[in-house]
Amino acid sequence: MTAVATPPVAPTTPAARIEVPKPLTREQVRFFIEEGFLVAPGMIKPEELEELKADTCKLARGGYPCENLKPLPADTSDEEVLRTILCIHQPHFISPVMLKYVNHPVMCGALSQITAAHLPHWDGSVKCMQSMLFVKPPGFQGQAWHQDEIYIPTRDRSLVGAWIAMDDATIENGCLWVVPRSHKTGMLFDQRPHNNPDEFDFAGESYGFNESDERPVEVKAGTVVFFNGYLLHRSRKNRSNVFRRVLVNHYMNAWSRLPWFMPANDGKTPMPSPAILDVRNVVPVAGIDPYAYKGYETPAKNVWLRSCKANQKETPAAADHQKSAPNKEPDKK
Ligand SMILES: O=C(O)CCC(=O)C(=O)O
Repeated sequence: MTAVATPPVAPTTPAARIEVPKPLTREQVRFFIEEGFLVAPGMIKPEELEELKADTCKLARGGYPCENLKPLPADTSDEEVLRTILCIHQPHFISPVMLKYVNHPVMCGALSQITAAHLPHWDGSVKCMQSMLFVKPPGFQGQAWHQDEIYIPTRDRSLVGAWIAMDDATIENGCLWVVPRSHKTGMLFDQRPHNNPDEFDFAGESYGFNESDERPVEVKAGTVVFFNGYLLHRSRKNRSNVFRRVLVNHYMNAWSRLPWFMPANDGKTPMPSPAILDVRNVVPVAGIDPYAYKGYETPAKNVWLRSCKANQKETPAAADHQKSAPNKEPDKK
């Protein structure tokens, strides 16, 4: 008789539960479901913003040892350093401060109310798979129209960006623009090159929709803007003389698998179906992680720099930013 390997079985004991507050009203949750975004002023306190800004300087100066951000001479000013950076991808991989803001309890409480609120049986469980720290100095480019699920696919349309304004975000310094309700049909629009490198970074542009309903989302520092992964949005060039710093983290329903990256094809092992892929480089932030029995991938001790016309020369390492690979630069922008 041939021995049959016992398949791994999910443990019967439930995963640890992360308790979070419920800061949003029923009307705010309804607004998010209907409009695809929600503006939550004052969610991050002034002293927390100072902590985030100080850590942005520490990261940019190479204060956390990693391959892509080397320590800089002490006589280089913070201003000089920040003026070369559009965005640092996955800062929470190396900075405990950024990880703290991935887990911000009130923000994660809001996420536990909205992330998959379009699904009738959802229990409020949420996990994070990405952080992006935008510095966006004066003269730096924005990002053309896109839907975040083009880059980070969930299985249940539950991707949410939580966009933490560290500075006032205005039309002049390149705030977010959204097409309200554009998430509703579930259509993912095709992308093409935008041929406008003065205005936008090198990521593609979604097209084929009516953009006449777009509206700017101007907000005060400390506001969190939540937006659904199917919502069409963009940001324009910073035409002011001030920075527009933002930490944007991406979250999803913890019950959905995350088919983000195909494993490298070695030509020998059969490639898995995308239907069963599940990237485990994630941080549970609310409720339970039903897949905790699989364990977690250890994040690379590195970050990736995003490039645009304004910093192409200063950060040549950023040229690789569009390539995607497990535990490497995400396929997002
Ligand atoms: O803030 C920006 O400039 C762009 C952010 C964005 O589009 C995103 O996080 O998906």
